[in-house]
Amino acid sequence: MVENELIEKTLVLVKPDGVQRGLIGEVISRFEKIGVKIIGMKMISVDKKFAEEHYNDIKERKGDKVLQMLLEYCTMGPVVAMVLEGVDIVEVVRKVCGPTEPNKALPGTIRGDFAHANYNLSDTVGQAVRNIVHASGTKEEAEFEIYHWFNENELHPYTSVHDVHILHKEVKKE
Ligand code: IDP
Ligand code: MG
Repeated sequence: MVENELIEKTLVLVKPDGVQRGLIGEVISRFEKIGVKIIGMKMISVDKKFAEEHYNDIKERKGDKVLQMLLEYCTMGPVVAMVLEGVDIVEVVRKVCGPTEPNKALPGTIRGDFAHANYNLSDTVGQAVRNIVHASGTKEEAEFEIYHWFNENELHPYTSVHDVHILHKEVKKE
């Protein structure tokens, strides 16, 4: 039986470029393939106020110009938000997504497979770097972000085959 403390949750967004490029299924399938459990999912259009609350530390970390570009990016169309559950999931999901700047992301990662641009282009065109997905950066960020995007009643615990095959939970005998 796996102790509950080993299981974490994280927030993933398919950003507007990912939605508009038809990559929702591609993103979801990468997480399904590694045995991560999706416990919440919805399509949602947000305004700049909501997006700024989500990215509450970007101004401090990257400056006001990046914040403003990012708010434009996140509000240019709907996003697909999901909550994923698994072992060390925050770190694992970041690995699957790849680093922020697509030209640094290796093939095999979502950002490496579906984007290639860099901050330099971003500065030149005045647009936040398009990198398809958002994923919480730390456990603390995840705790805040999950409840910024979802109500408790939108999260759905259930037993998946991964509970048995990956998390070694006991199979109940009839
Ligand atoms: P993350 O998405 O990998 O966690 P953050 O540093 O949290 O990266 O930045 C949030 C988002 O802001 C990035 O995913 C990217 O879209 C955009 N961004 C971050 N830094 C820059 C930059 O220097 N130029 C353009 N866009 C940026
Ligand atoms: Mg971040």
